[in-house]
Amino acid sequence: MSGGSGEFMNRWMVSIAIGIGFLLFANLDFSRAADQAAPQTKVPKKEGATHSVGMKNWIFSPKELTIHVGDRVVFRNDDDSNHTVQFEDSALNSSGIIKIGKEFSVTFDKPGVYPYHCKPHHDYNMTGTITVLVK
Ligand SMILES: [Cu+2]
Repeated sequence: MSGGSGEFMNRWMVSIAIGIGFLLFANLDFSRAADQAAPQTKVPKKEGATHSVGMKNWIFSPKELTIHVGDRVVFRNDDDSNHTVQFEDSALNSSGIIKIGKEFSVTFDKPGVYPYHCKPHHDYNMTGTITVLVK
């Protein structure tokens, strides 16, 4: 074996090593770029908003509320008498009696107009409407 042939082998090995190193580096760099791009391309799972409707002086407040699909409405009894939230649409869960200081919440999964009333105070026009828009 001459020294020249050994030197040739060494050079060959070095260039292979550089080539592999470059490929690894390029690959790493590529995956890093993909990671950085990920948050922009992913659609974050957005939770619905929470809205509140108060009950005071036998009035729902706000009486009319517009929300979006996936939002939640918390009905809160701030009055000195018991109330209920009775939806005209039987597909929705209505409350039982909501005692003084208690809450009742509903999450709206479908768009639509949902009128409701307080069962014991319907004759006193204790009514409201939740309008649910598509997101
Ligand atoms: Cu009532």
